Amino acid sequence: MLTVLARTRARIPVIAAVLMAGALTLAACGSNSDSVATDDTASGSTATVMVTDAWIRTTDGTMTGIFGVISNTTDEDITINSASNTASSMTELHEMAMVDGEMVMQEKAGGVVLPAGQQVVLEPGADHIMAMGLLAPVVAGEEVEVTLTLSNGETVSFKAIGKESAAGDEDYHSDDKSSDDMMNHGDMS
Ligand SMILES: [Cu+2]
Repeated sequence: MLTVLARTRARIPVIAAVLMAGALTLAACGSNSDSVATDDTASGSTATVMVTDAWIRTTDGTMTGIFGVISNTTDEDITINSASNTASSMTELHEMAMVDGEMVMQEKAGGVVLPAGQQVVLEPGADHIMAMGLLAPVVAGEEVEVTLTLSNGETVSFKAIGKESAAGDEDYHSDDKSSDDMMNHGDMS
């Protein structure tokens, strides 16, 4: 179940708005440029888990997705128990699920399991990290620090790069109707 989000948004109005103006102009055409270039600058690692090609979807809304390729380099399963990020006041691990005949995203109970020796791709339409209660608009090229807390006691931090994407407009399933206004990942229409 999802808890009610505290409204702690403290927008940085002037500078961010000026920066956003350029990004919005590019985004406004609604082109389906959801091909995401790999980005060698977005990576991080510990001894056991590596994160590559990490990105965060640009938005001027209140929440957005963080994606990337997470590799478990060990011979034992590892679970991502929780996550945090520098762009928002709250972070959840999400999955897609069928609820009342519709695919929606919701908090993933038990965290994200990384099978031994395998890669898990966090991407729109699949498991992802959700930045909720964004402190400011997320713009293209922005670097957001993300930290994962693992079941083996380690944490892994990496940088996610802001990228525009048409993908990822999943409906957000919550029993809490008061959070309906936080469902918008960014207007793509
Ligand atoms: Cu989500």
